Amino acid sequence: FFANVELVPGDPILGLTEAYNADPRPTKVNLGVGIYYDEAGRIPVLDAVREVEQRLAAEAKPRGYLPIDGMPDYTKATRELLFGVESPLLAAGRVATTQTIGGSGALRTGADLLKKVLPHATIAISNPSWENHRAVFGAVGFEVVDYTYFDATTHGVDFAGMLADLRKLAAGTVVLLHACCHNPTGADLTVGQWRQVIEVLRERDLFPFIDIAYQGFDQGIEQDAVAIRLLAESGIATFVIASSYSKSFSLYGERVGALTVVSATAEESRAVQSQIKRIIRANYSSPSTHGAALVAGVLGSAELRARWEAELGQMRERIHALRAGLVQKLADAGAPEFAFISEQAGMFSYSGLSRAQVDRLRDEFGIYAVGTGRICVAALSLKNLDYVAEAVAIVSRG
Ligand code: PLP
Ligand code: TYF
Repeated sequence: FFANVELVPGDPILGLTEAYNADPRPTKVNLGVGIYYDEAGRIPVLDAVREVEQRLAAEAKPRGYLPIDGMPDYTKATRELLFGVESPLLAAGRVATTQTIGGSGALRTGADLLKKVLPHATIAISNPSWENHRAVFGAVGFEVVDYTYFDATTHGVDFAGMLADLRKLAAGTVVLLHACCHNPTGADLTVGQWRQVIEVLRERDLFPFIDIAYQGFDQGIEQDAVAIRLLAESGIATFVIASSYSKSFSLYGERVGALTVVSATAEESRAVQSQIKRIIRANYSSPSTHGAALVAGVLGSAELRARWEAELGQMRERIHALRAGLVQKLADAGAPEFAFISEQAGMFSYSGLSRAQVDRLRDEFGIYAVGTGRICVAALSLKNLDYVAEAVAIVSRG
């Protein structure tokens, strides 16, 4: 039966880690995958999370099934983190949140929902975007198109190009937007630009789908949610959010995400939620308990929440320091043209390195970056900064 099954290529980003692991050079550096590492090169276990984990272990509660749409404390805390506790949309019962298998599961469940509601819609994603966006929406059967986003000459957003492309989309097109810390470029919209984008979405009757996988990694929890806050007050009645705690709680493997849907009325919201539950029932029945219990435990305690915010703040500040440090060391090594790295936000930077230069970094220095030139700044450390800067300066000269 399987004789004609084709072998498909693996994920290029996750494949880099395999190549990195197999590399015997002690100086090797993995700037490929989007994971935050601490100064010791480890994925941190946050204190606030450890505290809840110890409590849970001591309690040793029975492991029943969660409701299909997840743990109520988790979904409530998630809504509040995205919209702010005081949001009138929450009070109006127009916001339904579902626990999902990571942010990826939220994207997929959201895509399945939209396929049911808007079966003939096209989805527009930024050029470039996280490759899984195309994969997920394509798998559900949507036609996926690009809108202009990155300007390789300024290393920032081509905002005029973006607005022009959004204006060309047919009414009812789903527009996927990265709320902050754009993956893969690190180029984000300003608050003023968000206002203009939202105005175009409203005018043209486009359907916003927000992906927020890095809340708190650029400016702060509230600031990084500005796109959601502005949408909430824009008068646009319906939109969707896929969110993830993988990075902000350093809980990658626990698969903690959420799908949040805003509907025009509370009644509509209940109908939408019933559809989401049906989608999940036919996929994996119900989500898992542990990661959600950790997040809900932290967010449900004023003391632990404060500790988490402080720890998230330290991760964010460390990324800022690494960006500044890399820019400085590159300038010292004779490559001042990389100053833009300090302007970019979040874990990633589109470095502008070509595929050939990325190949040289790997072959000659054991430094692994994505072929598009994306580097994960959060995988640098004060220990490898000099080495990486020297190597990047060398390959960018050649
Ligand atoms: N969306 C973006 C833009 C991402 O970079 C990621 C990366 O991990 C995700 C969604 C998915 O996150 P998760 O690991 O929680 O599935
Ligand atoms: O872009 C990244 O590196 C992260 C992690 O199939 C990731 O978002 C990468 C590829 C993938 C799943 C997660």
